Amino acid sequence: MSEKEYTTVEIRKSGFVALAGSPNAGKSTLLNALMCEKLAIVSPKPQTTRSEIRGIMNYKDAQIIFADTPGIHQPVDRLGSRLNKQTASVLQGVDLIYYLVDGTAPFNEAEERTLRMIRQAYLPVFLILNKIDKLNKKQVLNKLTAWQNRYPFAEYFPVSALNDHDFADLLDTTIQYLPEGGALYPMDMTSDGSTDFRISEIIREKILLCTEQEVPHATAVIVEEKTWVEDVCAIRALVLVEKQGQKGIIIGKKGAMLQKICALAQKEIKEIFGWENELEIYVRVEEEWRSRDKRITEYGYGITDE
Ligand SMILES: Nc1nc2c(ncn2[C@@H]2O[C@H](COP(=O)(O)OP(=O)(O)OP(=O)(O)O)[C@@H](O)[C@H]2O)c(=O)[nH]1
Ligand SMILES: [Mg+2]
Repeated sequence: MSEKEYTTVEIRKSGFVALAGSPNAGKSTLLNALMCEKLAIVSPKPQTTRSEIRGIMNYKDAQIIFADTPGIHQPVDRLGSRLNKQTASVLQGVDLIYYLVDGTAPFNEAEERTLRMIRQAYLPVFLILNKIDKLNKKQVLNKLTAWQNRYPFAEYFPVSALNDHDFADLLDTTIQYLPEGGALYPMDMTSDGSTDFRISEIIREKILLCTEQEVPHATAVIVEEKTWVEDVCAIRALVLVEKQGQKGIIIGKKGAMLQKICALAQKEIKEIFGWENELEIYVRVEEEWRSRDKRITEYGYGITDE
């Protein structure tokens, strides 16, 4: 949608829709496009999303709650298994699944794993074939046919989450699959995420975009303090990495990398929240935090097995 279509009518249908799929399929990009607002961070690197991120939309006589999820993958550490666990748990609590597939990627083992998790949810599933801006018509048709043979999807939607603005077809069909019921969230609410978490995610996105290999994956961000001095918000954030070398990379030569990350994050915080802000980032080494449940919980990523 080019603009948010606020409903004025009584809500008669409401429910949860999970955006699930392999890492990098474009789930967070689609959430942001549907909501016309950047709620979730996006990057070309897999495992960008580390928690459930909800977007609440009032559309026609329905309230649709979209739940963006971490990409389903083969975990290599505790953080990874907690991310998969988070996605599995989201799938248990929704009414409908959008299964996002990267149309430019081949069907592979990662997709098979994802399909297995989707199958276990026993819910209606829409196949959302994404990134069709990179495909021709014949390729789109071939992909859709191949997917039809893999699972009895309820509906099929080829999209470009990056370029499309009109999702009316998808939304109208979605409403048909939602249960009867009134609004589940206040009508003026678009997200249930805390401001501090959103700011920490913006900083993490800039680190994902500016650094390579293991560094972005070994990074956690927490907002420690926000203080207002007149109209300016002074933000202090802590960036955690696992090794001294990673700290060096994030700080960069004479602090150049950290300055760049800070400038990019400050600009986006201004765009999203409209605040003049001063951002101070500290970098600290927290060895093997990705293997420690207590730490992962503290930083707000994934869920535990309990
Ligand atoms: N060409 C093209 N690129 C896209 C499209 N949608 C997403 N992308 C790109 O794909 C990459 C991954 O997008 P994300 O939205 O972060 O993917 P995700 O599924 O949320 O990934 P995880 O959070 O890691 O599971 C980014 O570089 C996006 O810009 C699309 O429709 N077309
Ligand atoms: Mg994501």
